[in-house]
Amino acid sequence: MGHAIPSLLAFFTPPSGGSPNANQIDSLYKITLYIALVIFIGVEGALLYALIKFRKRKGAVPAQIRGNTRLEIAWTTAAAVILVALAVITFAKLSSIQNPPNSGPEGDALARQSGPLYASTERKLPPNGKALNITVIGRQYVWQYIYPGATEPDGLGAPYSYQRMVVPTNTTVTLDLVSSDVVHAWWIPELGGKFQAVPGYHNYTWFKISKPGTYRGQCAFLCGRGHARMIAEVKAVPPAQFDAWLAEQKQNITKANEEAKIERAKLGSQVGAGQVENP
Ligand SMILES: [Cu+2]
Repeated sequence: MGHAIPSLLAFFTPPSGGSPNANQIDSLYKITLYIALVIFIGVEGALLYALIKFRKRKGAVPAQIRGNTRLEIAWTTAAAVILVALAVITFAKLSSIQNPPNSGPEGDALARQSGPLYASTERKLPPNGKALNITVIGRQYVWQYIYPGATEPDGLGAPYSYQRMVVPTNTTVTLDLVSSDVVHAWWIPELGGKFQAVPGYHNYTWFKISKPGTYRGQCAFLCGRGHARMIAEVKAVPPAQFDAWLAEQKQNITKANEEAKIERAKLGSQVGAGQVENP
């Protein structure tokens, strides 16, 4: 019974707890919700009171009231004050939702200074300019993640993964969202707001996870018949474990590429039934 109210509240509020931006969105939502609740109870209470107290009675003639200037000024002013207060609170919180903080001491080694190549007025960086940047590519119907560590100057050779993103804890992770086909939307509710991946554009968001765990979400923009299967997962592990995972992922990709190269060479040297000679 003691858990009934918090879990009911959680049902009506956005998920949070994974990242500071998600927590700020959640608290902003709750402030608005509480003000709305007070007004809702006040209005409905007054309505019920009036319905019961002044219900129809035999021979009774209702009071004929035409306007009340003081009352009208009061409720107009009160509504304006609430509106201004909500706007002020929203703008005060906006910067902590949009702007990422610095990484923690353990994560700092994994974060890198953002180069001029990625300079953008829309992309928000932590105060020290260092973040672990991951490119998120939306495609029908899977999310692909490109991690830092390109071996070639054009950005090729970087380790990548599909569907499950692995990240270090206590590290500010910035995301570059792009799409290779249609519009998709990246949304892991516990890690912050929803952002679209639009072909031809870059969108930016970030998160910083303090405790290890798995955070789930899925594509939030109808992108075709496989949309429902386009799930996403962010697995946060301690920085040392992330380093090991990334190295292993890189090794596996290199190995798979080498195996594919051998297979391709074999195919190329065969004169198969499907091959057309002298077309
Ligand atoms: Cu989709």
